This record gives sequence, C-alpha cells and structure tokens, in this order.
Amino acid sequence: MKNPEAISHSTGSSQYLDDIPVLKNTLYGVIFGSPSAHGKISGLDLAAAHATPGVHRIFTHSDIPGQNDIGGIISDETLFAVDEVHYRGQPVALVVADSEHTARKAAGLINIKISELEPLLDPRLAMEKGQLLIPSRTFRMGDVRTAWQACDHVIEGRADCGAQEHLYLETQGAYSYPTDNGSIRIHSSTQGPALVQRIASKVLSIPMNRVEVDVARLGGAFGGKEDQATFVAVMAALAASILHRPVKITLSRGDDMRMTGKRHPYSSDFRIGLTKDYRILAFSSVMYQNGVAAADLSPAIMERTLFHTTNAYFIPNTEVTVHSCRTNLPPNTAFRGFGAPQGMFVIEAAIAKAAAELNIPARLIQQANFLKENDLFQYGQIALNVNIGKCFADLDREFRIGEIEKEIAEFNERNTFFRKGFSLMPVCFGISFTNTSMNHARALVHIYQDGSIGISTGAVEMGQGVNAKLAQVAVGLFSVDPGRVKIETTNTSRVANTSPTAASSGADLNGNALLIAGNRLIERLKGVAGQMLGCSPGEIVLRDEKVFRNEAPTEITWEQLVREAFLRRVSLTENGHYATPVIYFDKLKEKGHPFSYHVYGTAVITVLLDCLRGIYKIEKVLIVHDFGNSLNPDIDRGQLEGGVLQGIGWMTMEEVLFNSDGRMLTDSLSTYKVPDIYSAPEILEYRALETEGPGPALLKSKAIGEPPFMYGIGAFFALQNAIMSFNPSWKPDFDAPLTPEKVLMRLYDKK
Ligand code: LUZ
Ligand code: MOS
Repeated sequence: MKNPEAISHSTGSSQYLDDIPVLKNTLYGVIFGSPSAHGKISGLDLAAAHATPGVHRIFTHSDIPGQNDIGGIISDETLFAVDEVHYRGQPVALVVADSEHTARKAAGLINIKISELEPLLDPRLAMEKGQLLIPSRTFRMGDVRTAWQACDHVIEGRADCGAQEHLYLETQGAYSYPTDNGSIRIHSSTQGPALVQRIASKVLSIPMNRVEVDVARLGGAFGGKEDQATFVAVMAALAASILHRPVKITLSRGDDMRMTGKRHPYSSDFRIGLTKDYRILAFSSVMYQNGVAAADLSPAIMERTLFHTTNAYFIPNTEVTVHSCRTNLPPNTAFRGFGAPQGMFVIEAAIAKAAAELNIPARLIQQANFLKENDLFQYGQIALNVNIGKCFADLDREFRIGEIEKEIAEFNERNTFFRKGFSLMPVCFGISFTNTSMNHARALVHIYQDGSIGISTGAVEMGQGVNAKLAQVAVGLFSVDPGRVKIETTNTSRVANTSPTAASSGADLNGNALLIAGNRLIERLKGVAGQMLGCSPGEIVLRDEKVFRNEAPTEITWEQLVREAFLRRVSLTENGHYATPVIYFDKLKEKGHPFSYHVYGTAVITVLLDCLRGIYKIEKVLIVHDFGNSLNPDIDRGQLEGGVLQGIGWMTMEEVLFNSDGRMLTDSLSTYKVPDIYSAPEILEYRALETEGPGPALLKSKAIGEPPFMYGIGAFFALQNAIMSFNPSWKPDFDAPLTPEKVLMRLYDKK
C-alpha cells in the first residue's frame, strides 16, 4: 500500500504545526535564554523590554501558578531559571508580544546580571568533582577479574564519540489557547503528547483532564521531541492561560540549536581480552556520559547503553559501568538509538584496536564472536531467534566479502595517494522501552454509519510512516478500500496516558492495540451478518467490502452490514489496549528480560580516501537487514536509508563544538555539517533476511526506526583502515567524528 500522505506531503497540503490557521488575537512568544553557561543571577531588568510597543507581558519563574518543574524522569529541571543558570541558552524569561519580530527585539533589551561561575564541560572532570546526575550503574556477567588471566591478549584503550544535533526540519514549536471554563488546548511539536499534558498540568496547577494536547504530525523528530518539545509547549500554555489569548512559539533554528540538547557524547575507557583463536573472553568498560545540566532522559539512555555494550557478540565475562556526568551544556536527550550507538562504538573500537595490535582484519574477531541461539545477554535475557550469523552468511553470499577485501588490497597496492578502507558492522538492537512500564498502548476505533473508519492511537506521525502502517493494518483487518480509513491526529482527550512514540516501537505497540480493537469490532459485525443470513458467525468472513458465507460472496456489502449493525443498536466503537507480554527487568539485580525481541543486521562499508587532502567518499554500503516480514517495504527502506546516512553523519562529519565558556560554536547550518546528497554512499544496497518475524512485532514486521542508524558506525572503522593503509606507523585512536580535518592529521601523524 502506498503511503496515503505521500501526495499531500509533496503538494504541501499536509498540515504541520505552523500551518494551523491562527485565531485572531494570537500573540507570539520568544524565549530569552541565559547568556552564560554557569552563574548566579544577580539582577534581571525587564523595564526596557517591557516598554517596547507591542509587548504584552514577560513571564519568569515567579509567574508560574504550579510547580516550576519540567523534569520528565527526575525533578531536576526548571521551566524558567530561578537564581542560577546551568547552561547557555537556559530559559530565563518568555517575552510575549503582538508579533514574533517585536518579541525578539524586546528580548534583546532584557538586561541580566550574572556572577559567573566556572563552567564544567568535560564529563571526566565532572566525575572527579563528584558532579553526577544520578547514581552510576554497572552491568556484569561472569567474572572479568579471573577471565583476564585466561586471555592470550589483553588490550586497553579509550574511545570518545561526539554529540549530534537532531536537525529535524521543523523546529520546536507550540500553539496554545484557552478553551471552555479554564481548560487549555496545546498543539505541540512533541513525540509525547501525554508527557506535555502531565507537565503542563503540573506547571499550571490544573488537573490533566483540563489540558488537551493535539499533534497532527511532526516535521521530523529523531528523539529530539521525546522530551524537549515540552518546555516550549508548557510556556505557550502558561502564557495563554494567564493572558486568556492564543499564544504561539516557534523556535528559530539558531535558538533551537542553542537551547535544546543533543545526542550524549560519551568518553570511555575499555579493556578487551581474547584467546589466541580470537574469542573474546572478557570485556570491561567505564563510560562517562556527558549528561549535562539536567537529567532529562539521561537515566534511560544510560540504561540502553548498558544493554548494548556487547552489540551482536557473546562475551562470557563483562563488566560495564556508566557514569552520568553533570556539565554546563544544554540537557542532552533522546536521539535515534538512545545510547546504544554510543555503547556499540566502544566495543567496536575495542575490537578494532585488538585487530590492529594483532595485525589481523577486525572481521575475524567479529565473526568469531557472533551471538548464537540460547546465548545469554549480560542482562540475563536468553537470546532467541538469533539472526546475526544468518545475516552475515547472506551478506557474504550476496556481496562476496572476500572479493571486496581483495579488490581493496589490490587498489591500495596500486595507488599512492588514494586508499580504500573496509569495515564490517553487525548490529543487534533490543526492541521495547527499557523501562518496562512504558510498553503499552491504546487504539480507539470508530466505524461510522456510512462505513468509514476513524482511528485514534497514541502514535505520533513524524515522517516515519506510522500512520501509513496503521492504515494498512486497518485496511487488511476490515478488508475495506483504503479510502475508508482515516488516521486521526494524536490527541490526549481521545487516547490517554500514552508513552511517547519512541524506541522504534510506535507501530508495534499502537498497531497491536489497533488489532485488538479491530478484531472485537469484526467479531461483532460477524454476529450481525450471522443474524441477517440466519447462520452462525463462524461461517462469515468479511472480504473486499463484502460479506462472505462459507467462502461464497453474499449480497451484503460492508456498508449495508455497518448500517444494519447501527440500526440493531450494536456498538461500532471499540478501544483496544495492548501491553507487551513477557518483558520485565529487575534494577536491583540488573537482570531480566527487558526486550520483546531483537533486530539484527550486518553491513559492509567501503570508503575511498584522498590522502593528499584528507577528504573521502563513502563508496559502498551493503546490508543484510532482518526486517522480519515487512509490512511496508517502501517505508522500511526509507527508514533504513535515512538511518544509515544519519549514522554516517554522526561518525564522520557532524561535529558539535563548544568553546571553553560553553558557547556553542556550531549553531547554524554553515558551521554544522550534515550529510547531503553528495555525501550519500555511491552504492547503498540491501537485502532482506528471509525470516518469520517474531510474535510481538506488528504482524511479524520488525521495528525499523533505530536499528539501521548503527550501520553508520562502520564508516568510522572503514576510514580508519584506509588511513592505516597509507600510514602504517599510525596507532589508531578512537575520537569520533572522524572529520576530514582529523583524517588529514592522522594520515601524516608520525609518532
Ligand atoms: N525512549 C525511552 C527511548 O524512553 N526509552 C527507551 O528505551 C527508548 N529507546 C529508544 C528510543 N527512545
Ligand atoms: Mo527515541 S531516540 O525518541 O525513539
């Protein structure tokens, strides 16, 4: 089935937040952020800003009727700073005026006095000073201490990976207005409408049933709107409820880049021990997460890092600790992969370093340690339906890895100033929110008397195609024309207490809830058809807009059946609730069964490096990916290709830089480089692994949002191999992203 939104997206008729026609009397808000990364506020002079014609009001913490607290997991984050600021751009005030232009001009006239404190930027330094956001956590299995002695090789090193800006096309925004009797409606750019609702209720001090949050769709999110759409939405709601006027806030690109958090950078020490036949006996690591000024989602992200530190390998003895360190940067947050890429980078770095020291291709170590059926993950879950070996075997058969390596070796023999590099990147990613209690969803289905169907779920469409998948499920289930199905906006008054659309599980959770609701309606309709035909409902099937009895078409159409059910006073509305079965996790033991299944895949990446200039081209990305039984191969392909490119960007070109004062140096598209069409791989080919998908996956179609991102990590190691071919005396280090500048230095490093 085609994406029903494809036409409206490309003709511009799909409504995004900024397309909602504004009501008359709408006011516009601009946020005034701290000009300093760390300090005490000693004065805030709003007089000149206030005096600007067109300014209606300036809000600060003292205007909050409820709690000045927007922390999603722990209460450590304010909506507006009170007496201290902890990062540059931290919201201090909201200027509300007749126009955005006026509000921005007035914000420029706010005079804040700050007695500066020294900003902490380095997570390792924060750790030394005892600045942790939350208690550290350790996952362990077996006993690394005794295992080191049994190893033939023990290798140690350090790996650093950088932040990443989400760069969703649509910046954060909100439009809010008072509705009947003290209630409020918020249109928000959020992945988590229920979170916005809960926090708005807390800040405004009104019950949740008085806050309605509505999301039609987002112009991209990538995790950046799981938590961080909230402050904008709540500010708009605060201003709207106090002024009794509609208030709209749209962050400028620069404000969005400066004020909102990124992917967490991590700095890690690792140790890996191997036998002489390259089996990894032990792996340990201490990781410093740059969790920045407030926890936001850092605790959950830390947890997912711990779950993925052994990637697709079985390692019998492991011990990994993550420290979430408090620094003076904007609160880092969810980003596609949610800590897993950072964890996988470390184990891949450890393998690459071991390979370099043993002078063998990393692939030999990777292959020797792939997970097998019934292996134990370090968090206590038994690995079932393990497909990593199959993915690799298919990849080798389809694309002939040995030949690619041979071609590269020959190319490197023949050429002086051009080198090629190769890497293999296996991926194993767990599906489910790591926090078990978040794994549930609901779907509200109405069949209208004319036979059309309206579906509301908690899933937020952000370009990933979840609406198309849900529509497809409904069309298949009811066996009706696609034109009959409408996926409604995501709205807290229709579907309550939802988890954010995140963790790659939007389609799984909401789609399964839809199946539950839909199947109940179908049972009811079959009952009506049975009555109409004087037969048992078991003889009835609904197919192609018709009622079938014992496999033979009857005269009754879908429309007639629905109409008849309505006249017989049978309910045409159903609410389905789905909670992922089996999963649990014990945080005291750090053991359990947190994931309903795992997604596997393997990629080969090759690069061509210009050794005079340090610039490179990603030549080939060849993948075998375990889609399960893909519900919509076109949508899944889009997710796969986009994920790969975003991963390559994180590892090779996207560099978030701050100066020593905590000022962001890369706050525009001229200083922050993301992959464009010219940096896309020359060849990106993939094959679907032929498997039956697992039960909890929606109709056996596996989650696709995040797993492909991590193939991009291979780009880092392919580049490293090309550098090593040119400069054999270089001892590989692990400091991502490997930008052309860093590549050039390493090509001529003669230490
Ligand atoms: N969000 C979250 C996520 O709250 N929990 C998760 O486990 C998760 N995983 C991936 C992406 N977002
Ligand atoms: Mo998330 S990183 O919002 O799936």
